[in-house]
Amino acid sequence: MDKLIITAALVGAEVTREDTPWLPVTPEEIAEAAMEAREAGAAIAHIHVRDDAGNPTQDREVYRRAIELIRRKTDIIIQVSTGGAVGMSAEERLQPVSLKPEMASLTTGTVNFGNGVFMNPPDMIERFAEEFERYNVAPEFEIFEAGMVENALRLVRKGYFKDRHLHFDFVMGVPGGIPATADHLLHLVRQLPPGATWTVAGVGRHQLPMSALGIVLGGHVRVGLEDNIYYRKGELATNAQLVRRVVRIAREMEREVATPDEARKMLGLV
Ligand code: KMH
Ligand code: ZN
Repeated sequence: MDKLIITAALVGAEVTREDTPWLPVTPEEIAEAAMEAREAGAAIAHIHVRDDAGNPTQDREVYRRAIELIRRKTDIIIQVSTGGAVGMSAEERLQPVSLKPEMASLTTGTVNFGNGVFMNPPDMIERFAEEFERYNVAPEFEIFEAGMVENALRLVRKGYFKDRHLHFDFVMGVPGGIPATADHLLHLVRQLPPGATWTVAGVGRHQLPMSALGIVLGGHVRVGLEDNIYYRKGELATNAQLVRRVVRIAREMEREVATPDEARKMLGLV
């Protein structure tokens, strides 16, 4: 099997400092968390940013600062979010793409998201794809529902991301989205074209079992406080602790862990 690419989803848009004191919020804290995640074994940092009050923002300048600080500290692959938070406009969400990060997330469909709706209608998805191509940013297709895989492949058939390696992230267990079960994961994997790679991100208590499945099935794994704040029931975790646990499980399963540079090659970023 290929080496395991671990993504650390460090902050997200929904978790607050009230939920966990370990959430990195400022660009400085996010950069520190990225460095710790890299040292723990992560190859990719999936980042969102927050404003001074700790609320989610897609402000280009806040991203610029976070990216600059991360790059000063570590060689981890930086993947910015274009999902932002429920209710943000497309233009708001697209801001960090013009900073030309190596990767950015791209959700290819609309889905209920807790009590809200994460809007990604077809014209918006295409607008995002155009912007990614304009700035030469590699997409990670964020799949919250089964139909989103086909929506991503439709983009490719239309001519977007023509010479790109295709990488998908299955975010499973969001209330309103695809359930985090082995059966649903296998269904998603079976829809991928030859050569595509995938990561699985289980939400909440699903993070650990879905990580184990990702490791044994030859996929890749995303963990981090964006998706889950607990190490086990009632015990809060840091991002680095969650990454270290995946590394330990992978080693026990005789799956080696990819460095950022190895992941760059596997994902066609170099
Ligand atoms: N915060 C969610 C509404 C992404 O980063 O691309 C969307 C999200 C996906 O987190
Ligand atoms: Zn995200």
